[in-house]
Amino acid sequence: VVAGNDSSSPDEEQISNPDPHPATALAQHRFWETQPVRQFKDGLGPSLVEGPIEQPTPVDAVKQEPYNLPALYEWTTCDMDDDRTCAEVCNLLRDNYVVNEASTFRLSFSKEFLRWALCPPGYFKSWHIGVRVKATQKLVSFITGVPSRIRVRREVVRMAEVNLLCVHKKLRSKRLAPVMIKELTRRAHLENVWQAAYTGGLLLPTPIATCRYWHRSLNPKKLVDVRFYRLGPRMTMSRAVKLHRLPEAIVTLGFRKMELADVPAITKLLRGFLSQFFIAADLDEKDVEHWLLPVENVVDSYVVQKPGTNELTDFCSFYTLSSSILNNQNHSVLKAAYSLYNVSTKTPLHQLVNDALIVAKKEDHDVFNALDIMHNHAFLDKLKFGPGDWRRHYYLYNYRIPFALRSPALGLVLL
Ligand code: MYA
Repeated sequence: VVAGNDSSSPDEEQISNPDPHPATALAQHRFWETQPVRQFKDGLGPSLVEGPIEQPTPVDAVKQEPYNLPALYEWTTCDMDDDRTCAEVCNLLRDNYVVNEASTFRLSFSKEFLRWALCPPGYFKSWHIGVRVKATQKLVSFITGVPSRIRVRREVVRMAEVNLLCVHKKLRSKRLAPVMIKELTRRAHLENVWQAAYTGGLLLPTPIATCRYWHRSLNPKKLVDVRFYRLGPRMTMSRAVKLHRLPEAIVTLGFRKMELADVPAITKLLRGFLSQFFIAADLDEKDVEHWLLPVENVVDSYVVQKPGTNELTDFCSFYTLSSSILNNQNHSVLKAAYSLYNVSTKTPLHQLVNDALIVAKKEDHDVFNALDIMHNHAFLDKLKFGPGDWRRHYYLYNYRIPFALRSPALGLVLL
């Protein structure tokens, strides 16, 4: 499928030069070296072809049986509609998923969040894959994909967005992760999907771009208490509180929560906005309804409606994801908002996002996070976001981009 326009070609602004991941600095990757991804040794340059690395095979030639697991384990498909299964997944992730470097926070998912993240339009139950211990039926590993369309330059490609890869702490370093990935790949192939997008903190062959999280403190006292951040040498708590104080009321006239009837107008706004990025989500009305229509404590979206008209001029959105705070006597949960898509045509972007900060604060979020992708760099400093330690590498599976992109070339938020 061909879509988009010439403005999606990469220019100086979008390409990072030189290669940010020189081959000499990098470790061996026994698994990833066998996969259709751009290898570190390939380097960069116009001699490499952009696009799929391997061609698809006919679907009936795809391996029909699951990959072998060690004898004590078996595959399971996790039905997220089933409350018990969904709770098992929440518990596995609560105890074993991503921690920060200092092991003070671990991402924690609610059932509602998982259903939103894993059941978008056209999702495949078979892509919600678990591994159980045969004898006890305990869930010990998990990986998921959801179908999406992602435009790369002018090509709209059907992909799997892969996320939530998790192996129980006691089963680490036993090469189970590659089996999980291969099994998901097989099941994607069975649905005639041959490409994937994923992100992670780990440097693997080879990121298409590397971004950074920025954090805007909404509740500085708690963030200092739980050591989310430290006060600088010349900063006192009362100065930090004052610095991060937000107005009580929203500034933008016509700013209101998104409703179902807004879906067509927002889809149009968003598609126009996303067409300028080298790589971006290709969202239709069904996707917008699923990903952006507000769900309490999961996703929030606001529009600006021009007073006295039906016209929607601007749009902002964020999702909510908490972390468990490990080993702190006073606090157990850190509630974070993560910037999703923000489109401004009339309201200045920083004012729009400032209003999002105000509503996020009112909903008891402690911090507002944003990646330095899309046009986010235009509001980060102004709105007192600070750069975090977390890097996030963006990857494509079986699709080569023969240069490294700068983060503002990304019009794609992966959860
Ligand atoms: S990112 C979130 C990842 N999850 C966590 O960080 C949670 C906590 N950690 C764990 O649960 C485990 O440490 C995991 C690894 C499960 C991560 N992405 O089994 P092993 C490679 C890709 O001995 P373990 C997210 O969910 C590693 O480089 N590969 O390791 C996106 C090595 O290969 P190589 C990873 O520590 C996931 C091999 O696995 C990752 O016990 C996207 C070691 O295996 C990682 N995050 O378990 C997945 N971590 O030797 C790819 C380790 O070559 C999707 N490895 O270096 C690809 C597209 C598939 C669909 C295609 C469709 C067409």
